[in-house]
Amino acid sequence: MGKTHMGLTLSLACLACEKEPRPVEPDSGAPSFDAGALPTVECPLMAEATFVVRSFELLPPDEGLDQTGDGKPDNSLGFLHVAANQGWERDIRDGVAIYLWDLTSWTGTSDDDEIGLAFFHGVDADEPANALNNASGQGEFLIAREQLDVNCNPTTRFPEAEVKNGFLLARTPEFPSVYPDFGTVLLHRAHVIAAIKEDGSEIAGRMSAVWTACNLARIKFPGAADDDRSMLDFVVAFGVQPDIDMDSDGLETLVLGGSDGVRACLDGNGKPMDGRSCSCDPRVQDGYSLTFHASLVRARIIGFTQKDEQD
Ligand SMILES: [Ca+2]
Ligand SMILES: [Ca+2]
Ligand SMILES: [Ca+2]
Repeated sequence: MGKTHMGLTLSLACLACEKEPRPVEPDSGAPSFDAGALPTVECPLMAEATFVVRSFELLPPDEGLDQTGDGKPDNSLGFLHVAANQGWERDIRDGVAIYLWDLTSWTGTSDDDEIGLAFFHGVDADEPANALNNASGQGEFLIAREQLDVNCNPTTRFPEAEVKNGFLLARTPEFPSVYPDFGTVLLHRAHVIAAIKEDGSEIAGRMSAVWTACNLARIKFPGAADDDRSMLDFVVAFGVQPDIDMDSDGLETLVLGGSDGVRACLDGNGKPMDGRSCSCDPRVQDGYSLTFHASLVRARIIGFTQKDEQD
């Protein structure tokens, strides 16, 4: 990254120089600039009605939203709820995990099919950070500029969102989701159904998504010390197989090689694939459903995090 920036800066500098490097003269006709500066996009802060997550829980496996259209809950990773929720509860309480939902073009609880819903990972704006007021309804937060693309749109947003009968409804095919312990996880087929309190001060509801087997295979199992077992190995060892058929060829099956974790896969049509990396073969697209419950209160995004000039 640093090298690319430096190369770009040097080549830009040489557009204005002749054979030997010279200082750029402001009146030479060439635009003057600071040769040490990096190109940036200056986006205005466009947060409107912001809410901060005050609780976030994976639901138990028998509760969840329907992903498959059969009217039954889908939440195959729900068996992890006890272990996962302890971590989230701690991280939210300590201000490590600050999840912000921002509604744009939102006029309240009346029906509106043209609202925007964006997600940010926030940083406490208090100096020093004070997690105690985060969920007070008056919490103030900063976001990193990197969470906006070059068109100044949030990188994580639901392209379809509406308010209907007091509920916030939203869906997106892909949802890059930040988890403090894992980094960014790309979830698929995310949808939100959440009730908005009549005075607009709180939101509470469910978010469902699909976590692909390949993505789980890339994450090291948090409890694994020296071996290379992944989250996928752990999930399959519990007898839990993918339950969402993402490529419409039937459900794929992951086969354990003893205690070594996944060592073979069966495609939806039953065709076998060998090897540890089979869960990331392009023919293996299926994933695991999961449904969260989230409750949120009003908050404000008041600015961007300041980048260290020396970075
Ligand atoms: Ca705070
Ligand atoms: Ca499939
Ligand atoms: Ca397949």
